[in-house]
Amino acid sequence: WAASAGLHCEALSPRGFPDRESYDRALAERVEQFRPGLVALAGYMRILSPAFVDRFEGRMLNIHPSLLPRHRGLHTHRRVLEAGDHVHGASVHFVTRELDGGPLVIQARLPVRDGEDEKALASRVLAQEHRIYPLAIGWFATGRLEYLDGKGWLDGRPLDRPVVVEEDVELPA
Ligand code: NHR
Repeated sequence: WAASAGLHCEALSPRGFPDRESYDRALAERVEQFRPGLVALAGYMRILSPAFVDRFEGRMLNIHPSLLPRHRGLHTHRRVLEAGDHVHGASVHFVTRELDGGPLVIQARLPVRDGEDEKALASRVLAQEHRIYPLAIGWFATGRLEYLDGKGWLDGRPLDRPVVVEEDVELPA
């Protein structure tokens, strides 16, 4: 898909690296070759070591399928159903050493429907991820979103709380 979109694509398998630190070092070196303004994690399922995170501090975003700080980590949809939550969603945040704990940028909220299963919920959340992640990346790319003093800033104002959008409501500019 990347090649057909004219994008460079490369895969680095963690197999053959003795530990997380050595893999992350190799990955960071590959990523640095591109002098990226932004690193956007998308379905990246390995915990990043402090050394990796520190190299890209303030220029790395993640999208996580829950309303953080609720349900950090894996299997969020199942945990939402088990907890009986009535609202769920997705969050874009800056990546810090703290897993799923970095400053929040934007969240999409959606109501959990009666009798909805994990698969149906996951697909509705994914649709919201596809709305808010490009929006946040666009803000960063145009300089509207910044990371300063360990905080996110949008249009020169600190993001004391994330921008919140609802499932069936048009996105902000
Ligand atoms: N790394 C750091 N330092 N900070 C974050 O905020 C990170 C991160 C790496 C990935 C994505 C995150 C998610 O949004 C992410 C955020 C994987 C795990 C995990 O437990 C947790 C959170 C996320 C991704 N990974 C296990 C591991 O040992 C392996 C999971 C598996 O078996 O597939 O790496 O969900």
